[in-house]
Amino acid sequence: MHRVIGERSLAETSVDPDLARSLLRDIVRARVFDHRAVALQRRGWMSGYPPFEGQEGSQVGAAHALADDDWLFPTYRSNAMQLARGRPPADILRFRRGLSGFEPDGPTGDSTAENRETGRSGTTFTAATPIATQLPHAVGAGMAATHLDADHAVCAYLGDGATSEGDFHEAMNFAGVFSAPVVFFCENNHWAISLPEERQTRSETIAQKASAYGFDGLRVDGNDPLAVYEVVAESRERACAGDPVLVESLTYRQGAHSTSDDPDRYRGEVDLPEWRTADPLERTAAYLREEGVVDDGFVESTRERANAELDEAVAAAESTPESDPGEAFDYAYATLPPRVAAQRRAVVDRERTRE
Ligand SMILES: Cc1ncc(C[n+]2csc(CCOP(=O)(O)OP(=O)(O)O)c2C)c(N)n1
Repeated sequence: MHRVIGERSLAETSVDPDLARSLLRDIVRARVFDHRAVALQRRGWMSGYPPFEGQEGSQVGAAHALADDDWLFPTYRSNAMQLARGRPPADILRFRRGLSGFEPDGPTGDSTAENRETGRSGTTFTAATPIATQLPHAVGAGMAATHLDADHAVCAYLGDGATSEGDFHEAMNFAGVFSAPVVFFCENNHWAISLPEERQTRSETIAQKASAYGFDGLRVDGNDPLAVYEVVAESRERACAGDPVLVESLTYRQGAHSTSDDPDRYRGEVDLPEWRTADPLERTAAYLREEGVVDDGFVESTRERANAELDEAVAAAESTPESDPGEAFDYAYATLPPRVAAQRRAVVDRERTRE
């Protein structure tokens, strides 16, 4: 188990003070985003939202370990990772509202201009909602990078539940056989909706599943962003050299699976070690204060700025016009097959009669 907090001083890590402050700043930004998004959903602003509270340290640590031209394949849960990679918060809010103002960064995507806070960029694909479907796509993108002699890595994000899907195993197998430059970043947050990890798999760890495909699996304390940064940074180097890696980041979903879930129905006392359920924001802030790289006011002033950033993002998402319902059909085919064309007409007509 890889760890920094409680074991090493900052000077003994590969994280310099500027990066350490960026990690904490992005954790705070993510927390503020998550709280605001839940509040917006509660007043009907969007139909549903999957909170990630408790997973910010893991996601932000991983995001910062990627190079600017690496590609990220996220899911509905990994918004902290997307924000830390430079996706503007307004884009994520539009996506949650089903608005087409959302601009996925294409292969040449660059959100730097809008990303005043971090100045980071990179290609970040649209978040996948079907479980594990992003994984074969990510491996395909990695194989394409090898084919094109591009030297970027691909990070495929997944949850523990995704490891039970066929897509996971197919993607892992292809990554191994084709030496694809892929880091599988699995956040084991203990739950797949109501199913705890011990009922997800009989394997002792998720990391060990990598050995069946001929590459390494590593475990990291996911509530320690510095440790996650180190493990993912090393893994991406290995991936670029033709050795994919599966990283299992052990963290904890503090809240509900989504705003339509009530975890009290299935979650009693959980018997997990304290580090596993620790709050990454408080833990990282305490460590960095002790190390003398942030002062007492750092979290509060970052929170204020993040709130202002979100006010702007909400206003931008609110001023985005409603999507054209027909657009949902527009980008998969050059020419719509007749059955799909009929479905498109039916949807557009139905929406028109609603107006
Ligand atoms: C293919 C597919 N099957 C089922 C679902 C319903 N579903 C949504 S989230 C979820 C649990 C996923 O758990 P995990 O992979 O651990 O990710 P987490 O939600 O914890 O981030 C399921 C089964 C889905 N979205 N897609």
